[in-house]
Amino acid sequence: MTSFFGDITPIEFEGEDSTNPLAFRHYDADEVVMGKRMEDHLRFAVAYWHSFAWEGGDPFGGQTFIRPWHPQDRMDMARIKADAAFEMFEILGQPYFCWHDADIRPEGGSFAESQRNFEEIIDYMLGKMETSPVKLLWGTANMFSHRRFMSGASTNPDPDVFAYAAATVKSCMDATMKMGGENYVLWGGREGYETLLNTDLGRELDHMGRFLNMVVEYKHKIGFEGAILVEPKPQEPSKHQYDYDAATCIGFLRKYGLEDEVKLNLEQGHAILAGHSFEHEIATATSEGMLGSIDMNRNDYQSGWDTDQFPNNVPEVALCYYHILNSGGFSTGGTNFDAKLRRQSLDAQDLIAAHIGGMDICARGLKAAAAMIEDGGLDAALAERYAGWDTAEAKAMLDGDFDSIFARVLAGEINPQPRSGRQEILENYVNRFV
Ligand code: XUL
Ligand code: CO
Repeated sequence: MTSFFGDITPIEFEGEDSTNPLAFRHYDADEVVMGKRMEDHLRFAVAYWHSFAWEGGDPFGGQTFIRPWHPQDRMDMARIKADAAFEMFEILGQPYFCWHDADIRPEGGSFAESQRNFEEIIDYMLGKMETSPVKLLWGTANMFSHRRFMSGASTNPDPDVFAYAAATVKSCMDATMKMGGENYVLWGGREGYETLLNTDLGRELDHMGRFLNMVVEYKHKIGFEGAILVEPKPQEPSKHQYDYDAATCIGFLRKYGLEDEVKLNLEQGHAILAGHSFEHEIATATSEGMLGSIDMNRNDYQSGWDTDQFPNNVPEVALCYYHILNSGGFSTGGTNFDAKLRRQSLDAQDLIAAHIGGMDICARGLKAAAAMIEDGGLDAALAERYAGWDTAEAKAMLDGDFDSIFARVLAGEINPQPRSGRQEILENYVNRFV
């Protein structure tokens, strides 16, 4: 057993006055918020890829992290990596983790060899899960790193790649189910295009729709009870990705008859790339009953690319949880830290501190959101703003037609009187809680 984290002991909740950098100041798993333990609301997950597989590279330079499990192309190293991951899970005490196949096993020389490596490491992790309370929030397939996927997975012009992708997803769904995973996620980093000059867009969308239907058919065939989730992102790595944002994905799911079978895994950084706020994406999904889970991170607002940083903005996070709590909270989903260290943060301790910070920020956001809901100020303001629609005349109008409405307006019965939207008052209200 490695001891990558040295003498770091399990992180305790010490309260707001603590100055210990390795303690929770706000996240108390057992604290009850709106009738539920904080741990059960937030359902934190560690992302295996950023924390253990990413080596610190960026577009201008390679590896900065030197870890005991490097190089990552051998099975013995994959086991050492899993040892370190489970050591961190014990230190953080977060209830879940998430993986891609490619994070946890080395690539083999053939599909069969990769599959053997994958099954072996899944069994190795299952052995660890027998004595660890950590569970799998979701599994997913990495169908964007290897060069075979450079022109897409299910949207690839080459049917052989579609087949390879289907075999890969089947294998990952089997493993997710074997581990008791609560969701299965599909993020299509290369499901899109670099140029329309070589792309049959309509055909690619049809193939992606059929592929996702095959995922759902397979879910029912094997009796997987978790949720199938797609993760919107507008671009990066592809110039344009078909799963652009929540609204685009919802339209896509409806077109291919999947609206009752598939929900969304929304990520803060992806919302920003799409020109939205995370709050907007969450509200869009909850208004359609399609929120599955979230990837909680932040993007750098200056750099304009997907920096996947740990969250550190309470007001932003609070409004996200406000919409999540208002829609009834997570069911199978949770808060996955799809976030990575900065490439200069070399130490094991940095990895722990990053997660502590993220968990504390989310706890503050959750508590602020719960306080706003309990106070009821935003709900009351909303009810007042739309009160006109509670009248019998307004309701009848929606069942009427243009002619009957025209007659009322012409008769002078209707004479709109503009009213303040009270935005600043509402913003000041939110600031009382965050
Ligand atoms: C990429 C991203 C992925 C997905 C899983 O931006 O968010 O890590 O969450 O493939
Ligand atoms: Co993500």
